[in-house]
Amino acid sequence: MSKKVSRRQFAKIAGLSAAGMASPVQSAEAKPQAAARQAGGFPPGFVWGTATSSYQVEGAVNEDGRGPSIWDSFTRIPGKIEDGSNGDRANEHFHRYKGDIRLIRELGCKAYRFSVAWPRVFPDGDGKPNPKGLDFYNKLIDELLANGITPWLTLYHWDLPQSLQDRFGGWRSAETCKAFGSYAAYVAERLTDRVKHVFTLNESGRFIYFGYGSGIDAPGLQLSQAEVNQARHNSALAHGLAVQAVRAHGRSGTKVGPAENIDACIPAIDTPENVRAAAIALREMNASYLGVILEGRYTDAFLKFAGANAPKFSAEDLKIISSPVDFLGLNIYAPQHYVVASDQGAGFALLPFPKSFPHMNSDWLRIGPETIYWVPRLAAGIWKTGPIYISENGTSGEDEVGPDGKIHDTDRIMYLRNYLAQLQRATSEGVPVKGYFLWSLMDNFEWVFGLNKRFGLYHVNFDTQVRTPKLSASFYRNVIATNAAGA
Ligand code: PNW
Repeated sequence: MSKKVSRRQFAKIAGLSAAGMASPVQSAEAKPQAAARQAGGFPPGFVWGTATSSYQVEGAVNEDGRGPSIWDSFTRIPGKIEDGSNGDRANEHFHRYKGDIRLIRELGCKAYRFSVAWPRVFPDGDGKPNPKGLDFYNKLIDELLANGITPWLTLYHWDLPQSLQDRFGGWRSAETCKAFGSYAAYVAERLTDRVKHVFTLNESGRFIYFGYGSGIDAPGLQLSQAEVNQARHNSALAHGLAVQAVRAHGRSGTKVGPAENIDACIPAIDTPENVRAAAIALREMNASYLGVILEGRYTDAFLKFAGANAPKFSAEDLKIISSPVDFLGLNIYAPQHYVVASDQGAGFALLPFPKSFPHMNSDWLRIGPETIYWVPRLAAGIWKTGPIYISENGTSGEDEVGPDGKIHDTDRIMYLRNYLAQLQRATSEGVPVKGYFLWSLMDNFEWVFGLNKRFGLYHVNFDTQVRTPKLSASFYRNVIATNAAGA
């Protein structure tokens, strides 16, 4: 017999099941590893979760009285979505939520971040609520709790009721902010008996500029800088009104905060001068949303830079916008700016990226694990924030189901391992990061990229709706079980 061992045989001998769980190699080492990691792991009680959003997973866009959203309309415009797909079916999560909750449980996740579709609750955005609108979320929340999973609710993840766009111009108008406040009050009143954490709006930084400036996302407008700044201001106002609505109408003790893709600034080299410069840059680059929310004013530099394009606002607006929040949610995927100290201007310079800077399977998803260390650390320092939660982090991958039916997404594991190690560095230094939500539970409708970009821990076959755990699901399960990033 040949002494040569094929790779597959070797894998068998070594007990390396593709899922990487039942391996004798692993179980033999499990104990000392776990013990070693405990010492240098995440703090006890660290919240481990996954995240999705309504339009990206629910489907069922015409069921139970849901009204149309701007994404229903936008995905109908030829050429807007890379593969011509839309969210009509997506993951059919509206019908398959029980199975999907089992998937969350199998990861060992104790928290799940989902969003409520505003047009399910108020089909026109304002006016009469749809009596069946909250049924789905009531069932979802009850099922999560029955499985020992804490629901974390996002009020707005981009599916604006189309009627608000048609009648008021969407986020161009303060009418939309008022409608959002009423919707937030309605949801808070009915769901905060069971939901204790509410995110207001997801990523003003993305949906305002891409929706109203570049026109890449819904509603696809290309407005002037002044109008974009006004829409951004309105989104901050909507956030503030929602915070107030949750306080006034939610059960006492309900925690509320934003979930923002903070413009990520990082010292290029760790020197005291660069760290100071990166902090200034982080504050200034986020002045138009997180800054005004956390400081109650726009910075002088922002107003000077915006000049005649600065948003119009009242002192009352600023008071509402800066209603105290309980936590800061940060979506952190990639470094946006490497910063060095400068004796020009505000004291910082943003470096250009070399063409060869590495990225993951989405061009924008540059690989910079230290982002998730520096940004929470600097943000906590600048704004004296309370708890910080990483409300999203994860990566797309060109995941393929192998002939053995498995998905060996070692690239995603590489990305996650490095980011989580840096997050652990932050918590071990006392940066107040209290939890982490991995984007995403499963592959889903990735906006303008359609179904082409896969971010899930579970692979989804969109023809059959079969979900298959990727190797990264085993990786994440191990992170959660050991409460440590692993080496
Ligand atoms: C976030 N960028 O979007 C969203 O909150 C999710 O809905 C989305 O699926 C996820 O990240 C993955 O893309 C972003 O270009 C989209 O920097 C693009 C960027 C950032 C966030």
